[in-house]
Amino acid sequence: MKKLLFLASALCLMACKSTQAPKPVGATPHPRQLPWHEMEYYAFIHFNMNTFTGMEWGTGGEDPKLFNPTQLDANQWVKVIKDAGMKGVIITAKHHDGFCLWPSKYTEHSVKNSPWKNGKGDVVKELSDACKKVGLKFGVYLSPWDRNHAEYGREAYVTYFHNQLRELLTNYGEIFEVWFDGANGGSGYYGGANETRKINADTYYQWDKTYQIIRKLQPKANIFSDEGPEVRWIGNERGYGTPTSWSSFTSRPELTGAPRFQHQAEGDEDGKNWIPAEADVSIRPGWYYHAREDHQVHPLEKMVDIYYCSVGRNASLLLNLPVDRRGLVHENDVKRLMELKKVIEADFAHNLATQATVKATDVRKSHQQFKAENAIDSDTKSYWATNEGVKNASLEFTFAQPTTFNRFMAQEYITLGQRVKKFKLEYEQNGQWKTIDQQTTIGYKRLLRFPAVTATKVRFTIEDAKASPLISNVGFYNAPILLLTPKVVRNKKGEVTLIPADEATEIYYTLDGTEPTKQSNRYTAPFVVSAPTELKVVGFDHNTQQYSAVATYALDVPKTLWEVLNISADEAKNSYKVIDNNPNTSFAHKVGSQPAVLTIDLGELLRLRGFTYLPSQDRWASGTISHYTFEVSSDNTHWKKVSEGEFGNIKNNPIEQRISFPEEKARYIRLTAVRTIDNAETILYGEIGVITK
Ligand code: FUL
Repeated sequence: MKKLLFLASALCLMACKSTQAPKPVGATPHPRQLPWHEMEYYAFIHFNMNTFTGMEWGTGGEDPKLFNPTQLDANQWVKVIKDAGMKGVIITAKHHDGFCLWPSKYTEHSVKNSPWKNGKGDVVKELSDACKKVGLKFGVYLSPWDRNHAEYGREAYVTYFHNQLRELLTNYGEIFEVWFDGANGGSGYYGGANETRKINADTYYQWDKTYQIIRKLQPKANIFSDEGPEVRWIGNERGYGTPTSWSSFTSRPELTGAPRFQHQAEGDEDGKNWIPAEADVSIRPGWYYHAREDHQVHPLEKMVDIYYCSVGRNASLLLNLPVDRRGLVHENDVKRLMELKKVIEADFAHNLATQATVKATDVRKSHQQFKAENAIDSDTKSYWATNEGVKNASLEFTFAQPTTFNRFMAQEYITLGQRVKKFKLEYEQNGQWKTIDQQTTIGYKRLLRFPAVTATKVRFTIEDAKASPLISNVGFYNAPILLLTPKVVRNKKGEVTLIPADEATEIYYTLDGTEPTKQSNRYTAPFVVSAPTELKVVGFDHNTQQYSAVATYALDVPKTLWEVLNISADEAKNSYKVIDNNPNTSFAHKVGSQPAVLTIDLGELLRLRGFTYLPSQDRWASGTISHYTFEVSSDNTHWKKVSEGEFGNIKNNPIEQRISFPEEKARYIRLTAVRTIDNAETILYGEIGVITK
């Protein structure tokens, strides 16, 4: 009897609760997406054939024998990933060049024909096993585009692609994400045909069938592609989300270029499906390991910025670690990852909101279940909710004493849909409310940074929402100040200027490759660097005795005597921008149907070992060179071609390209744009340089 009574009252309670409970609004996450949201930060690993050829996009004709890591240790990767605070890892099981990191039974183009472990190795297995041991989630990147396969473009390849997918989803345990890259450059080796093959990416791979395979073999896996179905691309490879970010999304294949990228980043307020954004970025300029980028691991402050602009903008952060030729995550990358971990931990060490009392202007009817305190209990399952239809309401926080903070965090209870359209953060000063920040969306997580505020009363107001807002967590934090690395500017004449982040920062530098400390050269005035040199710079705050992260720059010969030749009088006014050492200026060279050639006089004979091409850094620039030839001459009459090829992945990742060739003595250089990313008639150059050391 007692039992029955208990059951009846429990049922009544559930029923009463459910009548008051908010209803879902718009698109809502599938249960497989909720654990994905909670991961927030996980690793990408780009490691396979390109690691050994120095390419970003292999052609597909590479010899499997080139793949030969000397000390591959997947346990080191997962240790680093776990220590860094990441929750999982996705590996490039097969990139565009078609080389497979597992011994697929459907191709010879794999580890089984490499010298590594005498062809008996399986990188996918080693990594998935290592993940299981430490409790990291595991995912796979399988490139649909395959520049190696002879049948690519025909039906037989699609069967091959599906078979490979089955292998990866059957033999390596649970998969949390399957990553399908949208890139396709057309040309490739294709079993020796060496030609360009065009496919319709919407229909060729038979996505319905592909997804069925995944659903059947790995029902918990989230599928990533440019536009979902579960996870969408954020529209850039820099790791940055936009302040407005909806997880609801309607695919709009008709959009191209900048509007498409913006749509991918922002999503749709009334999007039909729940397809949250994932921000992918590499810790270095390239996705693959290149020793030449050892000094170009992104500065700590940039990594921190990326974190706030991805995780803090309702996206997940997929951070790439380019495993090196040894088969290890490089020391420099490990160092930066741990520095980032320390900053994130320190920034969010104490949620000051838990020390405050909180009052809401509106609480969903007569039940404790939706009380304001739910927003500060650190539980994502409980939430504060307003009454049906109340879309404008505040939480007011009162601290026992004046409290200083410079970070704000908010989370919506997304199980029932993303709702908030506009919110504001204020503090009280002398009886007046002052705005700290005003923003649009929140979603799974929103983080705000602002100059420190000291206050006893703080107000978080939802100003507008799609339906009554459901706020699961709110936080205020007082993050330590991060000392910024000084900026380095070098002009055409080779003169170097170091700029401190603020007046309190002293700058120290070295020119001999050693780590700078306050015992090194103290910067007081610009100085000239006239030969190839490695410059290392650090900031030091005398008051706090704190160092910034060290920045390293590979400086080559100055461009003092350089001149752009054979250019119209009109364009000559701007052509200096391609040799002014300023990455932020670009030169637009209108060529129409003429060959797109740029000739530079270096003013003296130099021993050249390579060249650099920085595409325009304008957002979504047109006219970026994708295929080139590079020639040198000592008299501007007789030319020798020293390099030609493709700048792989330059469209999505427009970083400086560094191309080496056997040493040549020359005074003139000539870069020809054989093809651009968008068949433009105006070629856009950020900067051209030479490598002499
Ligand atoms: C791009 C690819 O083309 C790059 O090589 C890299 O894999 C990046 C993550 O996605 O679209």
